[in-house]
Amino acid sequence: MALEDTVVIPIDAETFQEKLGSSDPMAYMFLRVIAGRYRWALRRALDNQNINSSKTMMMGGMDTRYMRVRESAISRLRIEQDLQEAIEKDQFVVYYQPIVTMTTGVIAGFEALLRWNHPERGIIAPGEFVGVAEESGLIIPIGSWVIEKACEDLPRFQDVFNQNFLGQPELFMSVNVSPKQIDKLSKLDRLKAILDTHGTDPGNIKLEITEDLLVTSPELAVLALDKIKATGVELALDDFGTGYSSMSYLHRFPLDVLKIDRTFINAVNSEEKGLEIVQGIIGLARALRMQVVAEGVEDLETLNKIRHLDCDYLQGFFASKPWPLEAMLASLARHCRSRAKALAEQPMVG
Ligand code: G
Ligand code: MN
Repeated sequence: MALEDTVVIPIDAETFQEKLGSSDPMAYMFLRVIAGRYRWALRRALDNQNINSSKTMMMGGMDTRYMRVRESAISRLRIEQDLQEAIEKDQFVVYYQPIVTMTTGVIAGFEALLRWNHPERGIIAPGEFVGVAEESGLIIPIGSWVIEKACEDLPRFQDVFNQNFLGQPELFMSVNVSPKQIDKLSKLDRLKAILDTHGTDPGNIKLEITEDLLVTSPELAVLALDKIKATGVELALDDFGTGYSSMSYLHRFPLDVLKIDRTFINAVNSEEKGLEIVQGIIGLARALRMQVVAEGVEDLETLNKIRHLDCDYLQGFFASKPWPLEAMLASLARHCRSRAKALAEQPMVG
């Protein structure tokens, strides 16, 4: 990885220790932290691949599999460093995607979606960096920032909406939270502090959690989620059907909304029993008194198939892609005008 011609001088552990011992204490601490971080990232990568490092080294030296793992550990560290810098340099942005009421076609709320506006690579979706953010703990400051930003922007959406639909339920804002964040948010009134700062009505906020939170440690999850619910926000179960949550204990969690993963929604076109399965999931949600969102509705054909099911909301490219704040506000204004007009022209009966 050297950028220039380099001479490698081997230093044995003893000499290294000796040099370290006599170095500036600050530089010593610095090196220890960096070395510790590297070992940690390498260990994690090896664990993930089920490779025992010392054994691999002894048997065949640095074999290619080990090298690959080492590369990936270094790349993780680099992403972590870049993420740290991204926080400092304000490189994160929130995109918004509407969630639409099935029966009226009117926007009911938005989902806030994190994006990283990378200086060289442009907009990056969370799939590429959330794993590293979670492992390194950076998800805590990043996640809090997303909630803050969503709370700050919600009144702007509500103002536009209320110009046409005053008296209707207020627009809500849905925010994704990772399992690590849940624990933090449930403590020290962290969430309440954020909501208070922005004067946000907790009833208009939905936190989206995933099934792995419920599966990994259900008892702790119930406690944490109960505390979070006590602030007045709602909880949505995201990507339902892709995790391993057992239907038999879903009722234990204080969940208000179930979001059916897009793989099930897309399957209504490609699988023979696709529609029945979606219907079954909706039946389950109803039995648990949860509202239902169909995720990933991409075309009219899909919408026409699911619109007669008992589903509250739809989300997906068919309604709108996620857009940055200003673009989404403009789109919301156009949407509100045209929906208000269409609804006014519709006869009340028949
Ligand atoms: O896990 P979660 O449901 O929060 O993921 C939302 C992601 O899905 C966002 O990154 C968003 O861009 C993407 N998305 C939203 N609507 C659609 C859609 O209709 N089709 C597909 N393929 N992806 C979508
Ligand atoms: Mn989501």
